[in-house]
Amino acid sequence: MFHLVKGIYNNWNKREQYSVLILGLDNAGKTTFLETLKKEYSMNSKPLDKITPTVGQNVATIPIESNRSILKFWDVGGQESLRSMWSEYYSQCHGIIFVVDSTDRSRIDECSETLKGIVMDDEIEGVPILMLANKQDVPERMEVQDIKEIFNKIAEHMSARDSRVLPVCALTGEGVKDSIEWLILRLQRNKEARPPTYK
Ligand SMILES: Nc1nc2c(ncn2[C@@H]2O[C@H](COP(=O)(O)OP(=O)(O)OP(=O)(O)O)[C@@H](O)[C@H]2O)c(=O)[nH]1
Ligand SMILES: [Mg+2]
Repeated sequence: MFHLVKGIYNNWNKREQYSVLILGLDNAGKTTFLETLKKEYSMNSKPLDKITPTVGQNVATIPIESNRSILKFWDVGGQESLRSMWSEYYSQCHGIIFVVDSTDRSRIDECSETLKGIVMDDEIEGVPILMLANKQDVPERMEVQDIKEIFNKIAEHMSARDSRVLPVCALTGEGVKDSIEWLILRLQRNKEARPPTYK
């Protein structure tokens, strides 16, 4: 009887874990976003002024109590020479966050070409994609509506899946938690196609 109850309890206590890949050009604010996210979910985080360009990966496992689930984030370097490694993560990921530097008009074409390269990859077919228009605190930023228009054109070519462009400021945390709430609902909605692991 004890073992039965313990088994039921253990099963009930297991949580869905989803892997989320954070991509985007170098300097977009991916690592800043991840560190702010850790802070927003009451985890130890690195001071934002100590973040240096990522060579390799940063990993963070964050329990999301409101959904009784766990998100495992993979933040990988965005420098051009490192982008060829991104595809190694595709088969394992349940969702993608693509961070855009809204202040960098000179690289918006490079940014959209890079996103196109990701969404065209068969290995991430059906995976929800959240685009974050970051650095909304900078007055000279591009308007979210303009960024939406650019990325919605790419989204039109994607097979049926969830995608969204949301404004955030990774430095102050504005919009960060809301963006994760959007994503986690889509990950759960997509779980028949990409089942989570259980922890
Ligand atoms: N003003 C402003 N600056 C930001 C924001 N988010 C990030 N930054 C700055 O952008 C720069 C790059 O941030 P990172 O988080 O290192 O960028 P990354 O995308 O991880 O870059 P790589 O690791 O090279 O791919 C840093 O100087 C950050 O302080 C933001 O919301 N507002
Ligand atoms: Mg980084």
